[in-house]
Amino acid sequence: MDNQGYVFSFGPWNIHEGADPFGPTVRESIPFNTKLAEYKKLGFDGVQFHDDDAVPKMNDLSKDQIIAEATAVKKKLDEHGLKAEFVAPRLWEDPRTIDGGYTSNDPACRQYAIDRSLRCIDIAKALGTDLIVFWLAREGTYIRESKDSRDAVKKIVEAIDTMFAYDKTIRIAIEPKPNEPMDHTYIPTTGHAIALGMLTSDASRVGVNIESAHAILAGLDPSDEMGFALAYDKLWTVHLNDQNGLKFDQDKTFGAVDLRRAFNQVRILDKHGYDKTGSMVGLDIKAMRSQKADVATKHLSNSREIFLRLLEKSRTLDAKAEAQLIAARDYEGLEMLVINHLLG
Ligand SMILES: [Mn+2]
Repeated sequence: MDNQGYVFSFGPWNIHEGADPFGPTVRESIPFNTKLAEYKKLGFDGVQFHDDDAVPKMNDLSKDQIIAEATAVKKKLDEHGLKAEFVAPRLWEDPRTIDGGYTSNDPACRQYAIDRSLRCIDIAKALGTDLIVFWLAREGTYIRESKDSRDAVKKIVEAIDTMFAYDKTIRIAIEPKPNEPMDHTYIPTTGHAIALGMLTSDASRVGVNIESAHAILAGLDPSDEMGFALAYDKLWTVHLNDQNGLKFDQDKTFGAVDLRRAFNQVRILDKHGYDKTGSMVGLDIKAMRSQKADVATKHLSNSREIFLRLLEKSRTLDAKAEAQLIAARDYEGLEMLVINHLLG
């Protein structure tokens, strides 16, 4: 199936061992190089990274060692004909990030988060991308009284300004999520992320990465979140997946829960020329824990196929009938037009 001008990406963590909070791994670990060889076969050209996906144990390495390791990874990407899409600082596993990264109450821990973010920039540059993704996992609270929400926002802004001063070319795409692991986070929605950018020294370098499941967890429609970001020219990547209601972040196959909701995400992207912006169609999806190892990449190829089939549906919806029904304010008629088209 042709990619229709879209470039698809996923992260190496999307081929995974199947552990969940209640049970251990159920599939063997697959070495990073073996994963890279899968990308093209599955129809993908972009690789998303956490900083330590590219440079494991980076906390034990000097800046020069980190750049050397990342440069070696870039060579491997080139050999496979792949591009790094973005690098995200992993600020939620180290003991110094227990109380948050940039918003920790401990100044030494905040400094660790900033130092780590600067090394993340070094890695991104070595991998040949200018895009940093911020999933602000622990920038929030379990109880309201533990942090000051106004000061927390200012601290995140300070961290971004420090990164912008360190490198004049990088851009930051904030990936909003309302909860999990925290009770509440400080940047829960697209609107918060874009508004936060306005407080930084260079708003033109702050955009968003919209994950479908995160928007759904915030009680919002992912396609409307994307439309909001597109209106600001801030939609720099997406994390397409699906989510069955308000529960843990499921990262299900794109369109697997609500095909029409997925259709509308594809539609808003395609209507506004997302394929021509240079941004990739990123996926963030997990194989079910029950999936056997030899078929544990189907969630990736299936999500891409569902995107492309919905793209065709979007492009072949009867535009004249649609316009007439909208003009007549016959939205019941419009609903059936869409449903009939999706049912085929
Ligand atoms: Mn997710």
